[in-house]
Amino acid sequence: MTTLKSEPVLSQAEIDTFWRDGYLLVRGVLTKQEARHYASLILDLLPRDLRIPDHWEAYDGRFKPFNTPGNQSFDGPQFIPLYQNERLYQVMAQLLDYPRLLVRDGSVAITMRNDTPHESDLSQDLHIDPAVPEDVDEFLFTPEEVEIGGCYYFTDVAPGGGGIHVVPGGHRIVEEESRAVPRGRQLHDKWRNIPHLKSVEVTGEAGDFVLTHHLMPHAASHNRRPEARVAQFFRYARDDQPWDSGDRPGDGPVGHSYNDLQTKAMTTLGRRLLGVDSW
Ligand SMILES: O=C(O)CCC(=O)C(=O)O
Ligand SMILES: [Fe+2]
Repeated sequence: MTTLKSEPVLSQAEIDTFWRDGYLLVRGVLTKQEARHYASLILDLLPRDLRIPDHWEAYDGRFKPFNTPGNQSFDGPQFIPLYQNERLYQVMAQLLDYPRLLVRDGSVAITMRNDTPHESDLSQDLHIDPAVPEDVDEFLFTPEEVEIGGCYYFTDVAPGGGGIHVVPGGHRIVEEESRAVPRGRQLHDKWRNIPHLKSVEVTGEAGDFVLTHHLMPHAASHNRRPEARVAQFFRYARDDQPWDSGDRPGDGPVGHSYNDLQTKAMTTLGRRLLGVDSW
């Protein structure tokens, strides 16, 4: 049986940096070999004849495979180890200072080289994907509301290689702007388009995880390099998260139940993170 030990993975300086900047690159969460394994699993989703299924998204060289129509979560048994990765769990528990977490999302993205000239490096509007539903008018700004998400890089992401863009300190700007007016959740087209902030690309290596605060403005970028960027997204929330987050892109269906193959792949920690067992 797995013991749910809580070993500190991040230093106090890294914790402070995360809360100041709203993002942090955690190096080597996976080994190079593990990263290669997951990159292959995801690249193998691309059909050999490159006939991109109708229900996938494909913009600007960025492919978003869907597991089934309307469901972006790749949570088959081969992906379960990522949801329950102990190092990443410990990072999240340390940052949120709370051990009873739930994990969601599991959507993937493949960003291939795209030479089309664009004014912006971004292939998406800067946006947030917060825990707070779009029809809610006010963020709570309580510790219970905060989610931390981000993505694994399964490939090396050099400058211009399609790395995720973030706005250093942007989560604090979102909070300040939202607190300054009534209905702050509704600003900037529900924070789906935040054109006035300046972003930077997060580079990294295969096996790294880019952590992002749920109020961090972010966007996908064009890949100008030969190698594809392969990434998978996860979000961790406290088990007393006040919002039902079953309605956001990347979330599995509400009341999702796992089959035997999936539950067999789960550790004690995984069963709790995935909501099979309560904490
Ligand atoms: O692929 C990326 O770098 C970011 C994607 C993203 O933020 C999204 O699809 O919501
Ligand atoms: Fe996003």
